[in-house]
Amino acid sequence: MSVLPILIHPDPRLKKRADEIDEITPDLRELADDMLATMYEAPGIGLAAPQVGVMKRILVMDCVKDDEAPPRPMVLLNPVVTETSEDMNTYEEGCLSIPEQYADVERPSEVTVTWTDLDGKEQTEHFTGLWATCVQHEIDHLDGKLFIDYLKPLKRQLITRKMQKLKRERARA
Ligand code: K2U
Ligand code: ZN
Repeated sequence: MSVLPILIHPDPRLKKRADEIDEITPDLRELADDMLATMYEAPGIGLAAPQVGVMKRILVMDCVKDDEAPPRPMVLLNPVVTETSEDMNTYEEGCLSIPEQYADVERPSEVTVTWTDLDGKEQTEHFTGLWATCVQHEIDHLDGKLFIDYLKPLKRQLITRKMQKLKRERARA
């Protein structure tokens, strides 16, 4: 298991649609393990493969926040949202590819998602609360969409300029 470097916005790979997964290989299982290790180390509650530069439709998440409760690492291959609630929820979102920037994003408060698990079995689950927000945030990553794309252009430009400055500083370090 290795912790992988997380791409920082702006990066063309974060704006592209990731490719469907058509075969579950040992390499894919290793990628899922590495993505979970990377997510926990960040720390985060979700991570999508394009964020580590891999253009495949795989995401991981574990939104269990109570340290007393057992973790619930999830690996979703080719996830598809099949139902969304009328009811909306606003959450102050962040993103591991846009560090230290937070903004309110409104999304459906409940979603049903179907995906393939690492055993090749089709799964369907109804997500609510933070899980619903997180899975929508991660599926957006697979479609090249970032939470800042929901913001007004000025706010988005402000954040993008801050990230360009951060990347220049990191390059000099
Ligand atoms: O995809 C990512 O960049 C990880 C995101 C996932 C996420 C963003 C907004 C709302 C829910 C999930 C986060 O950076 S993980 C960090 C985090 C931790 C606790 C609560 C919200 C975000
Ligand atoms: Zn993100």
